[in-house]
Amino acid sequence: SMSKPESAKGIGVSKPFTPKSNAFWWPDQLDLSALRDHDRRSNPYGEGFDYAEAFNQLDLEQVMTDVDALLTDSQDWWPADWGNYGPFFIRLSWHSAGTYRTLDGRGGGEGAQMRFDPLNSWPDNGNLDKAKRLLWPVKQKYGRALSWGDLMILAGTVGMKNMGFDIYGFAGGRTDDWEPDMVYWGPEVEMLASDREERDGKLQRPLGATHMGLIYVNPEGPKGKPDPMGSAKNIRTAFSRMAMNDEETVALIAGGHTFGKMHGAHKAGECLDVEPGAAAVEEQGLGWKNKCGKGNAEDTVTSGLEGAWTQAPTRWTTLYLSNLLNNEWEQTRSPGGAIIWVPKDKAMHEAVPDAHVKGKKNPPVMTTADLALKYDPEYRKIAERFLANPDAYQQAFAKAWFKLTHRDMGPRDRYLGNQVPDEKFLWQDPVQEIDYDLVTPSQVETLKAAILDTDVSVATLVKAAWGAAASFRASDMRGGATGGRIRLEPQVSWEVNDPAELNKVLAALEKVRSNFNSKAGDTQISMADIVVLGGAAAIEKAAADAGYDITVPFTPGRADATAAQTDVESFALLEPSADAFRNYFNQDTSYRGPADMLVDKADQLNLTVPEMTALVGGLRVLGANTGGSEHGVFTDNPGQLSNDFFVNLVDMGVKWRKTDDASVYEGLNRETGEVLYTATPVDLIFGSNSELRAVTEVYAYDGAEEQFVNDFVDAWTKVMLLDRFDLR
Ligand code: HEB
Repeated sequence: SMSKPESAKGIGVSKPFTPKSNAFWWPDQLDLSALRDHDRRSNPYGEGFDYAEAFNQLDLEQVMTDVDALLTDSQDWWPADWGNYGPFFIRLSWHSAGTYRTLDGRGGGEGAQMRFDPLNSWPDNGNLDKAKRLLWPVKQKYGRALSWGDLMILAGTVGMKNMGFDIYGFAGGRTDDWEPDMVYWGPEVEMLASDREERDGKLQRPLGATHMGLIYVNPEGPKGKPDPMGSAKNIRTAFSRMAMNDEETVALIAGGHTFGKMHGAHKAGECLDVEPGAAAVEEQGLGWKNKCGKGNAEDTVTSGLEGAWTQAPTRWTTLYLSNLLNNEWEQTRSPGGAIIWVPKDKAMHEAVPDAHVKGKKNPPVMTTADLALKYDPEYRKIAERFLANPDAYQQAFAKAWFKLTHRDMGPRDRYLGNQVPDEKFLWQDPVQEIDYDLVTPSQVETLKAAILDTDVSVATLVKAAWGAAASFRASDMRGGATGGRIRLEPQVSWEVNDPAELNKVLAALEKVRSNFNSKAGDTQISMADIVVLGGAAAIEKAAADAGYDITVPFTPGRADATAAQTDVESFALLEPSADAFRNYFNQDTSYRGPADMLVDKADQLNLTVPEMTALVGGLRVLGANTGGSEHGVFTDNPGQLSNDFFVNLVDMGVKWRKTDDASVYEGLNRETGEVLYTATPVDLIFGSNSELRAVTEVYAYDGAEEQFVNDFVDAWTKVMLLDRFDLR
């Protein structure tokens, strides 16, 4: 639904007089806004704020005690079901974490994006606006020392503990955003539009949910049809996009729905006003105002489905599984009109005490999605095993919950607080402990000389270092040079990395390294470090050859990982389908065009527009293209760090035209017609897009050479350090 014009007027917004963006006039223009969002000036904490320092001063146990007390302190404006907000907060935590998707690492609890639209107003997040308001006293007490991101995950976790569940642990460290993240949530222009499901369990990459506005799947079944097997298919697809296997999926759904209830006392259309994003100013950010009955408690309308799954919805039990497996279920409808299932056995219909009405008894219920765990043979086997072995069930749910709520936080170096479990998990992309001394600055100089003394080229050294470090993605902080995984499967075989050439560089670097390590006593250098150092040495040489004597900063301390510490399947997800910095584009696996993928990659590397520009121009003249392609190498002196890319791109003596290959352009001498250069769309975008051209011009100015070299090195160094959470 759209905001009402009257309320918009009331707050002084007059739509006809707002400026129109270029995206309105020219929707096909490249959108650079992803590289300009989350500006530090939008953060009210200011530049100097260090969340880790603030969080570490918290008494986390006291925070958990405060959350625990709040769970059973029912508020009249939103009374707790059975006097306990635990289940409600579990749903808040799950919906906060559950938007995470492995394919691009976006979504998840980091950033506390549920404070902002669209997530704040997604239909699936109905009434969670109240959960956040219930938590405000704790948030207010601890202020900037406890991020909303951490609090929203902690709330459900403490809720589980309160209801008798043995939790696996909790790590703080999620830093809050101050504006919505621009995430591609799907092609639909309407909430809950269902056409994604028609693809029969196949989901468009990189999406994780079957509907716009839902965390995962339609509870009533695919396209609203009560088909448990179809639901199982969709659940399997969607949960695997969250990195969950069958066992974790069963543990999460069964464990989660052990607690709490669904809310559909009335028909949503007859009772509910608009979502928070469209609500009138006097609602103060709350939405879904319910005009039916009390508007809360036994009259609550959220999903429209109604009922609890178990007889003891505020205790950890195995009742969900025994109910599911030991009953025959028949289809019925909630008062809200949604499909739910109740036991055939009428004796069960008085088994569940009502959440609010004293003396009232209800049947336990299941959704079509819940029945998927019974009808799908694989899910069923796991459900039966869990029911027969409650300890295994409890362990599996505890670990899956920890994974669900921490999967998007990146490496363990980012975990804060005294509740972090000791156990290390493969999904955390672990690396070895550093039990040696790090190289000194003078040893670094010796090593650089030894590297340049081998027969590997500037270009291949640069490519290896870039390939390692630029595997990082800011969305879930996976990848990067740490671990030295560029030398391991699957990364070492990625097409973008030119495997044959990469193996030669790695062998040369390994030789320098073992030679050094064998003589250096307690001091050692890792493969992860020497790959990055090789890039630094190569860039210093390329700059020197162009007449600039510079030092590329190098900070040792990257540990190596072993193959056993590397989940090949999970790392395969990091393989770039496009890397415009190496002029690489895979048509089959890229889900957007080359220029959009350039911005996407730059966004994942936390780059600004000028940093992206400097890196592309520099990497081209260094010869870092995948496959050694000549596209975009606008220079007579490849291997030298010059600003030639920019100078030649804006040269009016060069005329560009398409070729028969739609992905390649030719640059001709305007007078003679001689072909001077070839280029891809991501080369030419720096001359065609007006905002990129403005930056290109800066690097093409007379006398801009030195600024370019410095800016390139700064941006390069930033990329090399993206995953160094150990330094922060
Ligand atoms: Fe859930 C609730 C669906 C998963 C946890 N859910 C719920 C509901 C629904 C659902 C519909 C109701 C809401 C209202 O209020 O109305 N889910 C679902 C689905 C899925 C799920 C479809 C996929 C299959 N969950 C889940 C998980 C978890 C959960 C995974 C965790 C772990 N939920 C939950 C809870 C609840 C819910 C706790 C309750 C809340 C309250 O009580 O408030």
